[in-house]
Amino acid sequence: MAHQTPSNAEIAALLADMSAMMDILGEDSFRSAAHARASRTIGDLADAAGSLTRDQLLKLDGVGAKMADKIIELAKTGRVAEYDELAARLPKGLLELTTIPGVGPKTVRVMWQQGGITDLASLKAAIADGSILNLPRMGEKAVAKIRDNIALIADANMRTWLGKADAIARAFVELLSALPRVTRVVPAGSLRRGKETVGDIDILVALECPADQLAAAQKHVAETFRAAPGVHSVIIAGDNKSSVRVALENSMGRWKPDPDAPQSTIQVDLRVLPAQVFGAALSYFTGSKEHNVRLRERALKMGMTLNEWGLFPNDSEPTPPQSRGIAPVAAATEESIYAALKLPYIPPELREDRGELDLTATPRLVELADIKAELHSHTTASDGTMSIEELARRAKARGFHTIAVTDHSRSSAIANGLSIERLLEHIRAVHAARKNVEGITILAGSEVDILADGELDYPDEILAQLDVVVASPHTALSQDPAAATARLLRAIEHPCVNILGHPTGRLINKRAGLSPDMSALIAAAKKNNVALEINAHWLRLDLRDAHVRAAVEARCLIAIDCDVHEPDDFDNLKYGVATGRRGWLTPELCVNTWSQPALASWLAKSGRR
Ligand code: DGT
Ligand code: CA
Ligand code: CA
Ligand code: ZN
Repeated sequence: MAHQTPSNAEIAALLADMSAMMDILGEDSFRSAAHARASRTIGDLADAAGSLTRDQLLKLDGVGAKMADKIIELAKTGRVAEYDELAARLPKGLLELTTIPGVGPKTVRVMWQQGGITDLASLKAAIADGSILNLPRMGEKAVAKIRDNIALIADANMRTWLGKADAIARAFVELLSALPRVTRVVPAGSLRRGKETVGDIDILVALECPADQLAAAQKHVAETFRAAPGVHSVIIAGDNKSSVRVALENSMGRWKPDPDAPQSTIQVDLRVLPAQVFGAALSYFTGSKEHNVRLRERALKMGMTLNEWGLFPNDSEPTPPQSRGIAPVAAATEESIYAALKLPYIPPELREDRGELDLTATPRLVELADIKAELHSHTTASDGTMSIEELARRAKARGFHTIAVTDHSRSSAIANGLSIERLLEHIRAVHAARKNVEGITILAGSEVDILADGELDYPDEILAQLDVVVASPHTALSQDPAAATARLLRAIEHPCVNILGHPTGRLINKRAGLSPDMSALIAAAKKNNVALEINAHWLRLDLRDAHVRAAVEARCLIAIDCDVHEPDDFDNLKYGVATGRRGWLTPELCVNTWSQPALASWLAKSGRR
């Protein structure tokens, strides 16, 4: 079977698992300890252990002949026979229990041998019926702790909303930026790529200091990181590499607690590096893995080798060049690495191996500063918290030339949607507000419900009186794809509609939403001069990145809107922009970047004028 050279982390994990299985089985503790020691050595190694020769492996601390052979066996075959033999002697779900913080292999052995517990489900059952209390050293307090910590292994499989992860990362950036010798703190990984959900947060710190002070500076950064407010548990405690889990709620207080949140902690990985290799590390840890693979292939073709320490001239030595004092071709900045690979600088949001290496120039993607209009917002007339004038003042303070007031339509009873009479009154109030807030164009609009059959929630003659119409689905969101397509097409084809709001109605991690034929919607939107919305709220990000890419390829218009309900909602704009960038969106296709006259003339083009 084809396999890749195992990473140090994979080798270390396998050896650690072997050690744990031996302890659960009650094997010789010296053998178990030897595997644990070798696991730590490999985990901390800068060189790739999977590429070392037997002689090189034997020089490593704690790696004897048998251990070296297992590593070579793994590198060659992708398996270790002894691992499989150990695993065959244990119930399948038992090893997972050692990943519960505070539950070690010896505890698992007791649970299994004396309590008949074989997996997470039977552990939970034993806690629920109290039978676990009969086991040695299992008091009420210890059991309560295990019960709390079980939630953490579920967390490890969860992906966190971009907005929440970003808030945590920003708090770490603020904390670590203030430390001595620190020149840069950058959240890398999927967060830097603006992905809609984040598995864990990867924070890179650059230090600029004399070599003899580096170790002390690294230690200080790592210790500050591990002692940060909100840190729930420490997973790895090294000076250049640490990992912690951070509580999602109530830590550093940057977001509102969400009682429905299915997750309570997120992992944060820290790496502290000298500034001269920061670009290489940033490139590596920004990923994606797939993009990195392409970059390394390209480097090899050009006679170079690329790793997290730099881009180096290639040679046939098995050990990595940085460990032999070889000077890199490029390492300090990402720009220098892309330039040396004869590539344009590739923005992080594009680094997904979706054709970005074929670019001949850096594309001019939409940027936060390009956005000059908010076309989807709510006031106290429906479910917002601001008056028309406050909304307009805040939009103006953001540098916008246009704000569209689009309260909910009559069917949205829970959102206090406006009856026809209230809407007509509201249009007058919006237009009257123009006199009180100057320097911004205030448009009277509606976020009109698209009913299940595609009909809009107000009659045409009412819609015709509005300056802007955002049509959105809010109900019947589990419709089958054909019905959803017909429904949304009907809305797009309506002459009064300017923008299709959050087209699928999905809520990330909560609700799948509609799955219409996106190509059909994009084609219809293009034909009818309708913009598809990227709703910038991190719970929605709807359209999603892949659909934006398809829309951009078809040259369909896109609106990036915050769906503002309260003042802070404007801050979500960056997530909408990131989603646009992940879809390769350029400013000319994004209506919010247009000048006021251009935007006004596009809105006026629709059939109701
Ligand atoms: P996530 O955390 O699941 O949302 O996604 P990422 O992309 O942040 O992944 P993560 O945190 O596992 O690793 C951060 C970056 O480090 C990843 O994007 C690329 C790089 N990286 C990690 N492991 C590997 C690997 O085994 N091979 C390569 N080529 N790159 C890796
Ligand atoms: Ca990550
Ligand atoms: Ca990570
Ligand atoms: Zn809305």
